[in-house]
Amino acid sequence: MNPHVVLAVLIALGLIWTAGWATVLLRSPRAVPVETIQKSEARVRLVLLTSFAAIAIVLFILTLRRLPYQGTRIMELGPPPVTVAVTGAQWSWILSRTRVPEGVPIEFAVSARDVNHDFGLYDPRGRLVAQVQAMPGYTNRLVYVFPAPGTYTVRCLEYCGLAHDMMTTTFTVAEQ
Ligand SMILES: [Cu+2]
Repeated sequence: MNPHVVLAVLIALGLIWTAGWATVLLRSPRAVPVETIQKSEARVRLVLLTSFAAIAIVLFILTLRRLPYQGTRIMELGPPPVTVAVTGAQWSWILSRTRVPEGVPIEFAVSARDVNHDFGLYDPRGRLVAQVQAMPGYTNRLVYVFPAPGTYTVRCLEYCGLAHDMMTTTFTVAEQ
């Protein structure tokens, strides 16, 4: 998300929070019977709970398709025409192919030979763009569309022993 939008949202929330407390402070000198407070408290709690639940449900439904699970990624991006088998091992990555096309969904079928690793995908500028656990005896499927050609790097993101930091490889994303 755009950091300016995040900042604006945080400032708006801060203003609402401050306005709320200012109202509380302005009203506090007045004596109010305890029953009134209890009643309004129950009302506020009910309103807050229902609105939070409603917001959470809407956000959940809206973001469901953007979850990194294979099924939801395929719903969003379409079925992947290219699959790369990836095996993590102490301390290297074995990829079934080292050249993939840009702009189409690529499925990485990721597993491990010995211990848990984590398949971290870095773009040519060194930014982490996707990651998935590499587990022995289990295949995790990561679907990703490479937006630009270049040399991408794989790094292990799960500490897996002495040479963990050297567990890297690269592959090429080719222009279509
Ligand atoms: Cu590792």
